Amino acid sequence: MNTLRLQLRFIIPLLIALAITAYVTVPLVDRLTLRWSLRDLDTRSHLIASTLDDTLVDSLAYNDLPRAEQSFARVLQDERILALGLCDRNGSLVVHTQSFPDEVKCPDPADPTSRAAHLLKLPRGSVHVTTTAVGGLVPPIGTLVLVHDVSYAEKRSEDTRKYFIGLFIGLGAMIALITMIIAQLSWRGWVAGARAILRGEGLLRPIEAPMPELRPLAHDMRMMLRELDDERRAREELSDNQWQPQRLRKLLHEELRGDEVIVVSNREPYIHEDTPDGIVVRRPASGLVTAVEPVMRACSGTWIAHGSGSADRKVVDRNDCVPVPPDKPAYKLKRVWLTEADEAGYYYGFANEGLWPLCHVAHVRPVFRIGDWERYRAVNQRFADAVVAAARTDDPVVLVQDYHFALLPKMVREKLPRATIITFWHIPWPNPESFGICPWRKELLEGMLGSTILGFHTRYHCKNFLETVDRFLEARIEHEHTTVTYGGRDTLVKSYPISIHWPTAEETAVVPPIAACRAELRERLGVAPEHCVAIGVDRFDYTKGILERVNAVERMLEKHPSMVGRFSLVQIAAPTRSSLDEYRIFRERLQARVEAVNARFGFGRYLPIHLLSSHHEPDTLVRYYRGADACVVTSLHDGMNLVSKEFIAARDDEQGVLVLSQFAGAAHELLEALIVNPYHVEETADALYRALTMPAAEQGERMRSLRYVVREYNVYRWAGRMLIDAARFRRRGRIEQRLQGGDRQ
Ligand code: ADQ
Repeated sequence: MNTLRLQLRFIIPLLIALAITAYVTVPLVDRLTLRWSLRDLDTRSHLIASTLDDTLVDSLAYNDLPRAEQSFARVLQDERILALGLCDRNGSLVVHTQSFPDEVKCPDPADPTSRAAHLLKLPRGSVHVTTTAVGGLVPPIGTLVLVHDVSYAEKRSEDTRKYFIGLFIGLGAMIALITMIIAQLSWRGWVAGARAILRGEGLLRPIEAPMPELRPLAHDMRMMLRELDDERRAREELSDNQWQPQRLRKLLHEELRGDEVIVVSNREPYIHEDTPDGIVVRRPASGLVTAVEPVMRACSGTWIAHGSGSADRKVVDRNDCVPVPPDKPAYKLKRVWLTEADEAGYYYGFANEGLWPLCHVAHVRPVFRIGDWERYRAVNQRFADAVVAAARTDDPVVLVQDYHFALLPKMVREKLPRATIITFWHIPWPNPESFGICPWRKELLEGMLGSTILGFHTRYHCKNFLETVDRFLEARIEHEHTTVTYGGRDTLVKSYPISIHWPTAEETAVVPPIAACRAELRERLGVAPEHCVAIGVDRFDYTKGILERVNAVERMLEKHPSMVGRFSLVQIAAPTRSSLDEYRIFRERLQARVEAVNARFGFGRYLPIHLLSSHHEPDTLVRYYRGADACVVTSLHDGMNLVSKEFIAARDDEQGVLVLSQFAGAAHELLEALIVNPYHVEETADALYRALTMPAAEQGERMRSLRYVVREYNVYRWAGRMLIDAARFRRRGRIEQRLQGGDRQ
């Protein structure tokens, strides 16, 4: 009974609506059909008139009316033409066929409107009358009057009307039938189930006894609605430009639903060292650690790294883990132990004598030794095993850091096929020709393509990577979506420009004021308060362009002698990879160059260049950044370069100038810096001079804009973008899995 009522409630209004539509539409269609038919008749009349024109002109001119009569008889064979008549110039009918109706008159020569085509209702039916001037002269010498029988047009219109009415009735019947079928099914539970899903009830509590065949569908619909909701929220997250640790934490909870996060890197974020005063904890000078540490603080996962400190073994538990940061533990650091031989082959050998110069265009030849390669592979396997052992689930999110672990993604994938592996390559990726010199290029690429997402700092590095894959592997590359399909798996290759943690108001509040930092720095250098100071902060690496910087300082002093005695560069350089010849030689060369410039331009206590070859704590670096007039970054090639961003973040006075190499990834974002080619000593020297003499207003304008970019595009956004993409991949994977499961059922 309910079903019947439902049907009637739906069908009756529907039928009324259909009837109204038919009532309005049918006469409209009727009129249109008639109009088309009459237009058709007009065209035919003009055609006949032009065919008869010569004959009719002669008939009238020579008064040969029988000739006109004969032509009329021929034309009359067309059954749609009822009658023809010829009028002279005075409007008198001079010749006509027998059928010519009395009611049809010649047009009045004085009334042009009487020439118009028109319909005429006669007792035996309607006719259509057209008139055409004969001879094409003005005024015409005669008029041909054609009378068409329009009964056939009326018939056509009648037929159309019938068809339309039939169509509407048929449509009504069909809709009514479908409604009845659906209503019948609904009685058995179909619609009830579907409605519950659409209302979202199924998301909160189980649908009450749905049809068994509907259960998989209901589940998939529920999940898909949830996926859509997640996608929407993810988009909202991205469009919001306030990225803070708590937002990242929220994102991890909502998007990854508390999924497990494991970081793998060579360098550990905290190093425990033995000292005469006991064990101390040090933070390494590393861009990678600077960037990833805040992410781990936000998501409380496990960080797996090489335990390199002399006291590292003393502080770990029996699983080689130690909670960090030491003052406020937020996540677990799991240490992997390497022998000296491991370090020599994997770290110093293949990673730093092979891959580092291979990826940086700094004109240092890469060295490839088979022994190093084997060590590299073995250590990658050891770290991969550590990831698998640390994983509590079969689908953790694994963040693989840098060129030390190119093989690890594939190794983890083999053991944990459902893991989401995000590999971030912190250094540049060279073009295929440069990369092609590596004897194990194919293995490296295959290892990296074990990743779900492969991130680089810039689109240019991504493009180079895709071209390299294209050159050396049989892979399918979708350039539009920047994905590589290899061995049946997809890898998204995307740029995620890394950044830094933007200091909070509380952190800024405890930093000494700018004036104090300036005074402290000049006092330390033993120079006057108005002395100009530029700062350089790097690891002691040949890619950082420190030699080129020293050359530029020398050239600037040559070109601007007024700066001698009034300017100094403070170069802070943390020792790094000191056991490698290349680094040792570089350091010696640099020291010699600095001594030469100081000998040439220094006097008394004045030194143009202060080389501080030691590690400095982050707080100390901030005081240097705040005390300087300019920061000089002259990398010959750099993935991003975080020093440039740290300098900007430290300058809440909106003063200070950044001189930045065009070969650093940061140059793509920090457009208001003075961008230089460090190989061009004149250009770099000029930029340095310009930085030191730039008016405060221009400094303010540039610095405000730079600060906006670094604040908005901070490290949380970097991580957030990658994790959002990872979450999307995981959702897609789950849907695919469900659908495959559904197919099998
Ligand atoms: P790095 O080559 O290490 O990083 P960079 O990005 O400049 O280069 O980061 C260096 C970090 O070490 C900065 O945080 C800096 O403050 C710190 N640092 C440098 N010298 C120091 C010193 N003497 N004492 C203390 N700290 C010091 C790699 C890539 C970069 C990329 C980062 C992040 O080579 O291109 O930007 O990873 O992805």
